Amino acid sequence: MIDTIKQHIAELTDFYTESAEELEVFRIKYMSKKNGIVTNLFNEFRNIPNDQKKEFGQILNQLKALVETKLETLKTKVEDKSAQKPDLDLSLEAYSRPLGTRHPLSIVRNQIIDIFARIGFTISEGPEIEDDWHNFSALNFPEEHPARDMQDTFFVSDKNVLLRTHTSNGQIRVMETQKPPIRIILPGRVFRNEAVSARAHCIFHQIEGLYIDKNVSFADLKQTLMYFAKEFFGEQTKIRLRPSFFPFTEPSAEMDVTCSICQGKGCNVCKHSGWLEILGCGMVDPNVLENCKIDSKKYTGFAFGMGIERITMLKYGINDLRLFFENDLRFLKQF
Ligand code: 2NL
Repeated sequence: MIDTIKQHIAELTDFYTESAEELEVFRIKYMSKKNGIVTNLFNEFRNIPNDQKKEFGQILNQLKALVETKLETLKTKVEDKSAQKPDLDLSLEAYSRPLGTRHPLSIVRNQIIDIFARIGFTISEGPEIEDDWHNFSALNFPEEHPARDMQDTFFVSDKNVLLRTHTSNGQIRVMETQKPPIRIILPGRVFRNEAVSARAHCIFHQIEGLYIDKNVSFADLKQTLMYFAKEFFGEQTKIRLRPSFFPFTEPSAEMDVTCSICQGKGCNVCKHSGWLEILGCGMVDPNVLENCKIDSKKYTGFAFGMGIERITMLKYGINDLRLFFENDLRFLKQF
């Protein structure tokens, strides 16, 4: 019996682990109250002949002490190991990630949307690939209108599948599917087959508005656009409307605002006129309403459209349209 204990002591001396699981197995093997080696040996004590009790007791206590010191020292090893294991210091200051910025066109688009959202306009969107009806015919473009020409329009497969040349296609789709009152703002990307220069690009962005209800008048159009101009360019901004022509509106107008750079005194941006042209607008042509099965005797409406690039250039004093599409970080980081 004493030899068995000595054997355990010999085995134990070399035991080493840093694993919490292994240490627990070790603890149970020796110290378990039910069937641990040390526990069992202590239970044996009363069966030991009296003359051997002293030696047995001493050596058994030695085994127990050894098991206990092993448990104690290896427990600190296990704890050290698990403290090291995730190789990170949670008190370190985090690396700062370079944050991206919004594209200037997105900033301005969102501002315009916010301004109209405050007076009850909701956002709609239409497809970039469109058919002739939604891009031209429904909008009252005559069959031979030059805008339908190969030189302006990107055709996808045949003459009936094309890249939209304005966002009005989306407005037609809304009028075809929703009943008045309609009050929407429609941002999007449009495409025209033009040579790229500082002033023109084959891809650009528009935002259009449409309001259709009973008794909508030109005065409503004017007040709505005046509200927009003052919100966007500042309270002191004045507007003026000049007669114009679009196939889809009658009457049509173009709107100027007092130059936000020189406050109307005259500068390079406004070419010393004091005015900046910012959008086209008009009363929706009754033909367009009828094309969308809206009764033009019952309902009237106004619409307007603006180029987001143009407004962004005016707002930030950007003089080359190509900067918007090059994604040069030195440009984009300024916004
Ligand atoms: C411009 C002028 C304009 C519209 C867009 C519109 C849409 C429908 C019916 C009537 Cl469905 N009008 N849109 C009206 C007037 C002008 O845009 O110069 N845009 C950059």
